[in-house]
This record gives sequence, C-alpha cells and structure tokens, in this order.
Amino acid sequence: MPESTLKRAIIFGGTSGIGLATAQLLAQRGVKVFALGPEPSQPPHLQDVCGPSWVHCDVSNAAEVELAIKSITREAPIDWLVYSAGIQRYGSAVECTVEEWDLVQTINARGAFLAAHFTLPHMRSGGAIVNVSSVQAVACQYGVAAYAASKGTLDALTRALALDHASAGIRVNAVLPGTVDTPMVRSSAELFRGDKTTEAVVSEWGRLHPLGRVAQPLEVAQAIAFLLSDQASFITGATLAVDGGLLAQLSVRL
Ligand code: BMA
Repeated sequence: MPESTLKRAIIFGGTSGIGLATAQLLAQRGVKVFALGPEPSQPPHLQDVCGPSWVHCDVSNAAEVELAIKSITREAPIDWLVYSAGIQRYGSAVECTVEEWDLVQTINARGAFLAAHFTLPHMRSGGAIVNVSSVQAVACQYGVAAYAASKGTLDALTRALALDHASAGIRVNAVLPGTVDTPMVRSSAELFRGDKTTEAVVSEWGRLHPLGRVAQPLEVAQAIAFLLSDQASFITGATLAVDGGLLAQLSVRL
C-alpha cells in the first residue's frame, strides 16, 4: 500500500484488554498502529515487529500525553484515535475515597480529553475517534459511583467532540461494552469471588447478559474498527452498545 494511503492510528490503553485487541486487529488489517500504555518498558506481547508499535504514556500526566502524540505525529498526521484506557474502582459515593474518585475520573475521562486535545490538531480530515465507554454510562450496577460517572462524562465528551469537529470532517463515537473478558474484569472477579473460582464468577456475570456469556475483547474491537472505518461514514456522536443485549433488558420477570 502506498505510504500516503496507509492509515495511522493511536490507541490509548493499547497494551491491554479491548485496546490491545483493537491494536492487533487494526495492525492485521494493515494499519500503522501506535499502542500507548503505562508500562515502564515494552510489554512482551507487543514485541512482534509486524504488530503495533509501543509508546510509553501515563494518561494521568498531561505532559506525557502531549509528548507521546508529538513524537508520533512528527512524521505524519493521524487518521484514527481510540481511547481505551480505563480503570474500575468499587464503592458508593460514601465508600469511594476522594483519591479514588479523582483517579478514576483522571484515567477514564480526563485522559480522553487530553488525548483528543493533543491529537485533534494533527488529525486528517476523514479521520475518526472512538472512545471506549461502558453500558454503565447509561444504567449502572450498585457500588460503582466513580466509574459510572466517569463513563457518563466520556459519553458527553464524545457528543461534544462530534459536534465541534464535524466541520473538520472528523467523526467521534463511543462503544459501550457490557462485561468483556479483560484483565480489568478478571481482577474485579478476583475481588468478589469469595469461595468461587474467578472463572465461575466470570461465567455467572456472562449469564446475566441475554446472549448468556461475556464478550471477548475482539468482539468489541470489531465494533471499534467499524466505527473508525468509512463504512460508518455517516455515523457521528453515537453510542453503540456492544453488550450482548444487557441494556435491552429489565431485571423484572413475569
Ligand atoms: C463494564 C465493567 C464491567 C462490568 C460491565 C457491565 O464497564 O464495569 O466490570 O461487568 O461494565 O456492568
């Protein structure tokens, strides 16, 4: 493919879970992918030379985000941005500490603002952004005050970005995953498993989804790749649930 038509993508949170699956999928499809993550050195699963390039970036540090994007865009502009960095903390508004609240908003929401803020000036017209939100932006579990609020912010930011940058030919959408088999969900399962195995807890959570299982990260990555692509050329400001039917259901039964 000629260099001028090669798509270039930045993926925040590209070293784990949904972000990693997206980085791998896009790289397989011939996209030049920059996978950003907080690890101090290149994670072994990103050492494949044909795969995504790894760039260190702690999204809580605005200067690091700016520097990472500057170093990537120095050689050429960017077509696609995916914000998939995210953490989960549990507790009601009373149980959640002020520090936990701040950390969750910083990683899940402020980081998405920083990514957009520093990347948008280097994006090509025809480009696209996808933010990885959650079903919990719309309807939430008990005890996830900080997380749900951060994802609600991310959805609102998605709409604001979609409006403000439509005239520049840039589309901005969000995916809302249900439960996905990622390290983040596995560590939540570990936290709540009691006497059960982590596997059993993950399967139990899966059964709560109408499709009867949790998602694999690739299933969300495929939706992200669609929203980035020209196949979604008239879709902007949208929130796409990738949730096995979770948001379609009420827990009330006849
Ligand atoms: C995700 C995470 C998961 C959870 C799922 C469905 O965003 O919070 O831990 O299982 O939402 O509530």
